[in-house]
Amino acid sequence: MEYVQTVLVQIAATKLDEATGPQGLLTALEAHRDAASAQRGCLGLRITRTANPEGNILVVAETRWANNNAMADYSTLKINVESIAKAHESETVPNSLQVHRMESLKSEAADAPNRIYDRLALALLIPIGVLAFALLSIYGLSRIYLALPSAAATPLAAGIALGILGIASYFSSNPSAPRWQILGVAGIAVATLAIGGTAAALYDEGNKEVKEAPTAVASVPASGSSTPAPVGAAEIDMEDNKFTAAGVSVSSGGTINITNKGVGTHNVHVAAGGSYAVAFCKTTGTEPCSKPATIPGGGTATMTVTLAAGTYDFRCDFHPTEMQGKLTVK
Ligand SMILES: [Cu+2]
Repeated sequence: MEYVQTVLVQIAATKLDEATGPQGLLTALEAHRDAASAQRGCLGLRITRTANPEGNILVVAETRWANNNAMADYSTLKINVESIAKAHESETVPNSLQVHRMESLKSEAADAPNRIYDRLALALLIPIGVLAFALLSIYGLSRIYLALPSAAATPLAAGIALGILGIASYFSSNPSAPRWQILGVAGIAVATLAIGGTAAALYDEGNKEVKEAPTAVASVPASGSSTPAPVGAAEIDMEDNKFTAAGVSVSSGGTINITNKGVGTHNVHVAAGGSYAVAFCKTTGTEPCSKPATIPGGGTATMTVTLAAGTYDFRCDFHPTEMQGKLTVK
């Protein structure tokens, strides 16, 4: 939207020479161009006059404004087109001065760059942006979901899906939603995905500690397993949401090799004191924990057991009801 102050004034036919002279109205208006353009919100000054006049000459001085306030402020200035015309009353036809404040129906000046922008956006920016957003969503969300226990990931996924549905239905029922709203939502989504994905990836990286070569080796095969583990190693294998064997035996001071044959994230957490003191074990905590404390699908881990002889419960913290076992320390 553009605002235009239009000042119309007629110069008497006999006064044209005076009006174009060094002290004349037309010269003064021309000299005012820079001062008007320097005003806040001014988009320009255009001065036109009747071509090939017979008799009085009509002069039209238009100042164009970006908004109504800027145009109103200009009208109150001590020196503006109107006051200049009044100061040259002797050159003008009496009562010919008219001042109109108008708004344009469609802003041509503002449209021109937009048309180019829209064409470019449709051809290039939108497909590239959608592709980048899709890749970022897949990567960011998968990192976030994998880093969370399934009890939290499922409600989060449902919440995100509902959120997307809500936002999509808002924009489809408000086709004239302003561009800043669309850009704002997109910006928040991209920032959340980028920050969440990076944080989740860093969290995973932190749990991926360098595996030591297995040194101390327990000699008792996993009990309750139909196929005994190779002699010289205690092993816990897990698939998605179950331990392959119901129990494992190890000598005190021995190391258990843990293999995640599933796709999901699991771990092994031993209830050293008879019950689980924390919901999620840490390799730095007091309760024996697989190292790393989060084993991604296909990953391996170790756990060195220094507990006193006895039988202990262990579980996967991500699936505590489905994945439980017994650890026998000898
Ligand atoms: Cu698990």
